[in-house]
Amino acid sequence: MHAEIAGAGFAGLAAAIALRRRGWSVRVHEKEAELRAFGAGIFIWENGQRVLQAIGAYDDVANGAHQAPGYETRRNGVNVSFQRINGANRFLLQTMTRQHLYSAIIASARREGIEIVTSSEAVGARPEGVLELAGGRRLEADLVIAADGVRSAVRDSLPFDVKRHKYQDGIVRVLVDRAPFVGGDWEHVIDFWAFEPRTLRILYAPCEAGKLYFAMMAPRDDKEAATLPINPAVWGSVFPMLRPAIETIGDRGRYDVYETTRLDRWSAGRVAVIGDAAHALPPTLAQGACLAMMNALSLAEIVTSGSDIAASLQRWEAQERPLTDHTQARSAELARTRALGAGMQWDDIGLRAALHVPFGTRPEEFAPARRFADGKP
Ligand code: FAD
Ligand code: 5PR
Repeated sequence: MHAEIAGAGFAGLAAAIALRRRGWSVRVHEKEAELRAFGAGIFIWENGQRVLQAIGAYDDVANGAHQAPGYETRRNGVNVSFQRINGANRFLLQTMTRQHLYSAIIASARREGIEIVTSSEAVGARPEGVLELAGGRRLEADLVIAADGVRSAVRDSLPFDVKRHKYQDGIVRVLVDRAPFVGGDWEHVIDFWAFEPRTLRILYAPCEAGKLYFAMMAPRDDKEAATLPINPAVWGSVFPMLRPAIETIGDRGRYDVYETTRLDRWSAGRVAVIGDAAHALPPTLAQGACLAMMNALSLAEIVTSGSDIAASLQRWEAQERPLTDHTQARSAELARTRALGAGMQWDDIGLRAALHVPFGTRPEEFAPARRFADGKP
């Protein structure tokens, strides 16, 4: 059995590795000339970690990724919520740069001998099992996977009903040097909110190798704060304790707005749509990449066990979609209530995806690395 995959992001590579490990031949097409990850840092919850283990990338990720002993929320400098994580409880969370995660997944793909063709742009697909490339090449396959991200060209070549929503507020993401912030509470993930003298937020997350991830959020109509390059005087005055890092940002950082995408169905014949192409969601629960990789793994498991690909893809959607829809709806609701200061939702509703044991993983083999910077359980 052979699969052609459009997009070498987290979804496409997870699918490629999972299929390869189940005996498929696979080829991945990446539009960019180089394989690299954009967008600063990323959070990987337990569900994502389990998938990483199932695709042979967990050890490289855990080797370096930060495991915070706690997750704090502070409002105007006052600690309003503290959640112990990564200890004896079930809230496993690793934080890292996107490049760290991506390198680990690429390394696993290389070990599997997977062919990744760069500068190879997909433009469409046919339900009978054809991937179409820019320049007119048509590649036949038993399974075609559209993993080409939120603006998926492969998805848009097929008659899916796509519903999109763009949010008002955007976010600046940047990596800074962690040297000034070591030990004690600085090992935590900290969600800093300020309402006085103005509404601003910095989500602070230590990463591997002395790097620190800042996700900086401002209302869009705050012209002084919500612009690039970020204004160090404005941000530094609201978050004086973070000033040593804020002052090093300069013209770095990347601005994005949140987007939600919903499809009427996730497949057409032998073509499956996965990851952000199928179900982009705001990052409020930090589940986009985790869901993308989970659904990629279950796709591989289900198409391998069934005989009819199109029917297997429908079974896959029926099985996975409820949790994805739930997580997308929750993330969207949290994004809408942002102005109220909504952060993580620490209950079975907010953490449903994080606590889910992904289909296609072997729970008995998952031995999470529990390392704490503060040495306490
Ligand atoms: P992408 O990562 O977009 O990959 C798509 C790939 O396809 C890219 O390599 C692209 O170059 C390639 N491509 C595009 N078009 C074509 C084409 N026509 N032909 C060939 N190749 C093509 N998720 C989490 O789990 N945890 C987090 O903490 C988190 N934080 C986030 C913070 C922000 C601000 C945002 C915006 C998102 C966050 N996410 C997070 C979500 C996560 O980034 C996405 O869900 C994830 O990247 C989706 O992976 P993907 O492979 O589907 O798409
Ligand atoms: N979690 C993460 C994140 O990057 C953001 C949010 C929550 C990991 C913003 O980027 O609340 O918007 C959020």
